[in-house]
This record gives sequence, structure tokens and C-alpha cells, in this order.
Amino acid sequence: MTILGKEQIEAFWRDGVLTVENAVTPELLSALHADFDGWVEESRAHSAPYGACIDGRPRFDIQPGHSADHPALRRVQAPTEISEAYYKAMAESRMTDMVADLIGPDVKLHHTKINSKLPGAATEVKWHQDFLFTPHTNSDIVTALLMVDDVTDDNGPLEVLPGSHRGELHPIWHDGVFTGAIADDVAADMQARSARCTGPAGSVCLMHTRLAHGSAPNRSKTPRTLFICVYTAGDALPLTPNPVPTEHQGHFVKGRDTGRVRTESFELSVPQYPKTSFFAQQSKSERETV
Ligand SMILES: O=C(O)CCC(=O)C(=O)O
Repeated sequence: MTILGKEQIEAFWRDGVLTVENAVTPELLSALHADFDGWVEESRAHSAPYGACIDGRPRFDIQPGHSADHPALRRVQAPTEISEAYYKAMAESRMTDMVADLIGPDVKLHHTKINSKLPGAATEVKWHQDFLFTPHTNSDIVTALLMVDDVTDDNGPLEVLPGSHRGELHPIWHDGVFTGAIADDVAADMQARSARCTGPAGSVCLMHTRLAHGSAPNRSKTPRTLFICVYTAGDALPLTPNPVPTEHQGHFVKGRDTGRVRTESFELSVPQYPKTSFFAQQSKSERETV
């Protein structure tokens, strides 16, 4: 018995993206909201990224320009480690069941994070494909972006190029520099042909790991909070260190570990491990050459 219908599953594999409403219960959605609101309140007391993940990097990342009056908390790394509600949404919700319909029966977690765009914050995400940050032996990997707030055309929705998961892997290294972003001219062309993933709070956007995507700053007066869970098929093994390490990595949320590995053929440049966060990697502040 699947949660997703045959047409929805076909649409996911054709387009590389599928948005579905009611991925968590209203009660769980309220709990996710309450925990996030608490973290925003806490952030007012900080003027630099703070807290610690299991690798010692900050758990809470703030946008330059953040202040007590205008908080701009842009990232919470591995929220499942500090919140029962976020753990439950990741491991035991309709969202988890939907992911199993796509890449199951055996599904394990790779990492989780919250990407937030508070009103007035300039946070944007440059175009990229997730697989180049988190290469695995095969690409049966789903990035599930759960909308904790309503996501509208104006509050910085995810923008995707449907079908791009079936095309090439676009470099995110340029002239020996890891920019974490697809070249500007290619990205501009993608943007011109893109679709926006919008929906009421509680919806999930299920995205294939090779799908090209980005998102613009929030130009509205409403927040845009996404809880992002990256799940892989049980037989996909990571090729590089997890850029958002978590004690929950490798946890089977569906099925079991069969001890099998499956490979696909592809070539790519090994990603650079972030010194602080993904956002810093995409800005000039964390660029290094090799
Ligand atoms: O927060 C966003 O708008 C984009 C998220 C994203 O790029 C990702 O999860 O790979």
C-alpha cells in the first residue's frame, strides 16, 4: 500500500520533483513551528554563528546583518538531534512514507537541516545540484523539503528546472575555486525555464538529488522556513564526508540494511568540505582554491 499514487510516482521520476500537501499532521506542524520560533528568539542574543554540531561547527548559522531587533537565523544543522518534533517528522511521518514509495523499501537518513528566510533577510541559494555536494554510489536519493510556513511566490520559494535530474552534472568548481554554484550563464538559463515549488504549510517538495535548483531572497513580510531531510536508498553508500554530519546518519527509517551496495557510472569533482556552512561556501567568504 503506497501513499503516493502511480501518477505521482511517475511524475517524480519524469520531472525530478513532486509537491504533496499534508505531509505531517497539524499537531506535528504546530510543534515544528513552536520549536523553530524558540530558536529564532534565542538567536536574538547572538551576533555570530553559535552552538555545536557533532563535528564542532556551529549548529545555528546567521545571515550577515542579523541583529536582536531583526533576527536572520538562516540555518539550523541537524535539528533532529535537539527536537523530538523534528525527529518525528523525519522518521515517522507521511513524508517518510512518501520517500519510501519513491526509493524504498530500504531507506536511510543522510542529513537534516532547516533553511530559513525571515522577512527582510537577504538569504538566497545559488543554483546547484545536491548530488555534487553529497555524491553516493547511486543517485536514488531524495531531498525532502517540508514547508513549515506557507511558501508563496514572494517569500523565496524553491525554484527548480524540471527534468534536469536526467541531464548532466553541472560543475560547482570554477577555475580551481569551489563556488558551490553552477556557472552564472548556465544558471540564468535554468532560471528562465524554472518552476516554483509553493504550497501551504505542511506540504513537502520531494526533489531528486540531481535536480538543478536555487532560490531567491524573501521579498515578502512572511517567513519561509523549510525543514530539509536528505534520504538515500539503503544500497547507496556515501563517497565523501557528510557536509552536515549528524548522529542520525545511516539510521534506517524504512526497511533494513541488506549489506548490499549498488553503483551507477558518473564522474564529478570531489566537493570541498565546508569550514562553516553551505551559505558561507556559496558566498565569497569561504572560497578557497586547490
Ligand atoms: O532553502 C532553499 O531554498 C534551498 C534548499 C536547497 O538548495 C537544498 O536543500 O539543496
